[in-house]
Amino acid sequence: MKHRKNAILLTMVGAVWAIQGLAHTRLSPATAEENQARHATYTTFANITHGCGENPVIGHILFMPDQTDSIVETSSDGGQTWVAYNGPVSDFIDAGGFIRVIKNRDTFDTQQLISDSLGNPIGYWAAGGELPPRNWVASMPFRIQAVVFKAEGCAKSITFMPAIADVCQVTSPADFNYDTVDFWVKAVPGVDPASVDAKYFGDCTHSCDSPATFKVTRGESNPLLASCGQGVDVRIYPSMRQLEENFKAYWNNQQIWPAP
Ligand SMILES: [Cu+2]
Repeated sequence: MKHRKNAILLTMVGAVWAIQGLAHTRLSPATAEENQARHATYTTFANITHGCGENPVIGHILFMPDQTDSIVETSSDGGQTWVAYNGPVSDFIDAGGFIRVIKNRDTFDTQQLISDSLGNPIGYWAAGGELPPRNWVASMPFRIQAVVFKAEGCAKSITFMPAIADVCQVTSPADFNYDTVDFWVKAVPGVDPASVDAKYFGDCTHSCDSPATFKVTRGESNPLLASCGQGVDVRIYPSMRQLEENFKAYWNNQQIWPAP
C-alpha cells in the first residue's frame, strides 16, 4: 500500500514537471469559431510564463503571418501530416487574422504596432518592464480579426501560427541563444538548422520549432460544399522574409532590437 502511494505521488510529481516543461509562451484562448459579423474579433492573450534561463524577460514581440508571402499548408489527415499549398490563403478565407492591440501596461510600459506592407496591423512589440524568470506570468491582451471562410473553399479550419520572441538581453542575431531570447516560431522548411536564419526558430536547449497557435473552425452555418469531401485543415505561418523583416523593434526610427 505504501509503495502504491509513493508510486502515485511520483506519477503526480512527474506530471507537474511535465506541465512546467510545456509552459512555453502560448495564446489563451487558442481556439474560436468562424464569425461573419462585421468588425467581429476574438480576444486572446499571449501568456509569457518564464524568462530565458535565469534572465528576466525585458521585451516581447508578436506578429501574425502577413497573408501575402506566408507559408500555407494543408492536412487531410487531421493534422498528422502537412503539405505545402501552392496558392494564397485567400483561397480559403476572406480576411481575418489581423490584430488590434488592447492597451495595457501591466508588464511593459511601451507598446508599438507592427504593420504589413499594406498597412494592416499584424503585431506589436512591448518593452520597458520586466517579467521575473520564473513563477510569474505576463498576460499580453490583443484581439484577432474574425475569420470568414470562403463558401467555395474547402477549409474546415485554419490555424494561425504567430511568431513570438521573449527578449531577455538585447543582442545581435549572432548571440540569440537560451540565455538571451526565447523564440516561439514555426521553423521554415528548407532552412539549414546551422545557419543564422535558423536562430529565429529558437534554441533547442529549451525549445525550438515550437510556435503558439490560434485555430479557427468553420461555422455550422457555412457547411463545406459536397465537392470538398471531408475538407482540409489549413495552417499559415510567417515566411523567412517576414521573420527577418518583422523581428525588429524601432524606437524614434532607431532599431533597438536586435542590436545592429
Ligand atoms: Cu518554455
